[in-house]
Amino acid sequence: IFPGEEKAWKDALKSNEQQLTNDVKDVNAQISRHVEFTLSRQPFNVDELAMYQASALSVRDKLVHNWNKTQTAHTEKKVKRVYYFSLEFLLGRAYDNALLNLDIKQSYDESLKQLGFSLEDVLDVERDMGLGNGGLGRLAACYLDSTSTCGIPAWGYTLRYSNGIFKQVLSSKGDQVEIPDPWLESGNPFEVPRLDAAVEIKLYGQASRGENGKAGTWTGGTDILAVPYDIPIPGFRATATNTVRAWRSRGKVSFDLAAFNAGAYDAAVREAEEAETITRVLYPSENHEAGKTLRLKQQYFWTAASLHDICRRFRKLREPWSAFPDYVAVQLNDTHPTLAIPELLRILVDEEGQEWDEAWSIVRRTFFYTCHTLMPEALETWSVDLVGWLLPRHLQIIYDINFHFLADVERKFPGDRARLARMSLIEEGSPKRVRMSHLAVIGSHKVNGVAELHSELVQSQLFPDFVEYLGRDHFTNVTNGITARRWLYQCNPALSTLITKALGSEHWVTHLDELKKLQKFAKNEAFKKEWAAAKQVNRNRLCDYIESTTELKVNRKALIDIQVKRIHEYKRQSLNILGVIYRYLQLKKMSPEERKRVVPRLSVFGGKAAPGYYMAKLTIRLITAVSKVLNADEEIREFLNVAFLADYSVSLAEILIPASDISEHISTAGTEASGTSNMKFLLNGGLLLGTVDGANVELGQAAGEENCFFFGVLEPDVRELRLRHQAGQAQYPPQLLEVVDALRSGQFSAGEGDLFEPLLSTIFNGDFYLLSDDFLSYLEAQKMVDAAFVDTSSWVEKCINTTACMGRFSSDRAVQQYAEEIWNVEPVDISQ
Ligand code: C3B
Repeated sequence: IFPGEEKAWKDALKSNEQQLTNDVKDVNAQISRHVEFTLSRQPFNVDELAMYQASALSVRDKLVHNWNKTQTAHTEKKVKRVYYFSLEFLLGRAYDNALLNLDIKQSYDESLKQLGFSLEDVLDVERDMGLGNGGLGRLAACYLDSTSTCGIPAWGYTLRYSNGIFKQVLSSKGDQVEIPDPWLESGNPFEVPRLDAAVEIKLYGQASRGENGKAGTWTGGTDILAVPYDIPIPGFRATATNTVRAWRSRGKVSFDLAAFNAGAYDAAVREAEEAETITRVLYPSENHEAGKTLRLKQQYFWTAASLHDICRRFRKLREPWSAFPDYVAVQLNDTHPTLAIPELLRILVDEEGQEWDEAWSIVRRTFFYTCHTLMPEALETWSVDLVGWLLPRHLQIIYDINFHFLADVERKFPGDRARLARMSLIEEGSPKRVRMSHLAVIGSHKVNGVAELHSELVQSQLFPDFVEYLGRDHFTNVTNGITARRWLYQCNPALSTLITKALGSEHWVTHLDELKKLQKFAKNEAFKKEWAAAKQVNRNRLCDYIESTTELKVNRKALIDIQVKRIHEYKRQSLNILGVIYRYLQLKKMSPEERKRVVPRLSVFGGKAAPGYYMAKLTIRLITAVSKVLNADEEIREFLNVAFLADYSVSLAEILIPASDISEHISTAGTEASGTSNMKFLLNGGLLLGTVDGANVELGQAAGEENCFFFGVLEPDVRELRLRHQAGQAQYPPQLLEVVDALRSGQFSAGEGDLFEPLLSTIFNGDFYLLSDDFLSYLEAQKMVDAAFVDTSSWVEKCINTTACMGRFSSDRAVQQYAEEIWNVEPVDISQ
């Protein structure tokens, strides 16, 4: 396998390996080599950015070394791999994570000191890889981390957006303003461009069907280049290093010389520009489909490039196509990559000469689909005309799949026309639309929801016909999980040091069930003291952050109540802020003496609103308006203050999550598929204030209901309550009306009484998210929180017992469950 002299290669590689040691002196040399040769700089000319780049590149070298070992082992052992197709990977920062996983943080800390820098400051130079909106994208990042740590051969496939999720700033009035995030401006030391592995992707053109299910054709159209950029994902203290491969779009002919010579400069660059536009920006909406042509182009470009890659890897094995599912499992993260289904069918039938039935069987053994929502506005459909224009051959294939599928449904349920219409891949109407979720369900081997309650509702509400047709076994549950590496070990050194000391080793970081052993310390006064001290360290860090980034003055003893997530009506940030206003109005009525007996509170909010989502943006305005009034009220602000922290991101979450006493997960029952920040907060010893929704249910079962604060209507009652609102029979509690009156008086909008009217009117017109029904029980739950917080000793006990029960919510458990029950992929030992 070596070109030239084997010994020459081996000696050279050995010497490279020897240069990767982690003694401080060697690290100094590794960094300075990158300063001198990669950056082409001299020591006097090294600023923090340059030091970040040089030192990060030296870390990348170590990752690449492990990476090559991993890929070689996978190839030699001909393993089955899982390919995680996700339009979003919200990786956050990579540097600190790599230092910790490789166990080299101390060497780097010391080395940077010797070279004249502080590691902490250098780490802070890194920009977040913000290639995602929220839960779905962060879940993908946690899962890749766990595949590496657990040794499961995996690739993440995504797009390399040159603009990630927008940066959020607040206007002087307190409105969200969106600023682009050109995160690649100063390069990304953690990616490796693979220009040699670029592939061509076709759009538009003409298609023809083959006869009797034989090969069809697709010709003409435009070809675009997909260039892969690879990001190594290290396992924790493991050699295994998996890959996130992110595609960038490029024009095939970057410059049309003929057009240029003819003086048509614009035309010459237009085609290249158009091609590059595909990966220029991430769509900034979560749980809502924009339905834009560019989005469909993104989806096809990405899935086609990824499958091209996977098929190329498979062909090298020289196995028959029927063996494809023995080597390849593709997990579809939501419906976004569903076009992979007709694309693989096209490759098999049109390019590889497989018979239709055989090809369809291969497809159905290859794909698996995770559903992440229940909301109709998040279930994708694409107009038939658009699909036909952009992907003419795929539309034919989708129609052919539908033809066979409906014929089979008809055989099982003869004469049931309504059923055929409900189940069809094509929604009738004008325009006709392709239902991507139906295609994903029938083109996959298994469909899973992301929490127990959600998976039940996926079966009973979203796909009941498909459960009858395909059988219950086609559907399953894998409750989401989070990586304890980032979400405790890295973001909360104070608490993880304490846990390691108590448990005697760091074994818990990869075996999270071990946290159970913390229970025996829950009544140990000395341990509780240390636990509370760790929390105070984190609260102080957050308070410092708030005071340095806002005008607020905060009370460091206050109970910290946090709600951070995308701003969405169903997540009900509005319920939270109306509750804050109610608390404020009560405090105003109290005497100074009475106030002193109240538990002081700091309510923290963070989250982005989709730029076109009016109601979400108005909610941000309301929160910032309340914050201003409270902060200006000198007699109240030490008892109650509100902070809206701009630009919520993975890195900001790492500061917020360890600091909470309470976090709020208060979606209307049956609307939040799972939630994952709920798991992160509880893992860090914060308590849950939540509705009986998503993964809250299982968190409550694990932590014990006595350690959580639940409230609100239950899912089975939601329908009835909505009907009652529609019939005008709803009751509005006086406490809610008191808040509404205050808002209408202009008390929180400088006299502009109708500023928040659109928000209030949703409550009085149908109240789809049942704020009025849950308001009183929400206030009650908050009262219980206050009462419990006063008893510090029993509060800390609750926190310890909660953290102790979080083992089940590890993403290691989740990916192992996927590997065993869904993908049929085995872990591989890469210890050499
Ligand atoms: C989210 C859901 O809203 C969360 O409840 C869930 O925890 C995560 O996915 C992960 O499963 N989600 C999202 O972020 N974007 C979507 N388009 C759909 C769901």
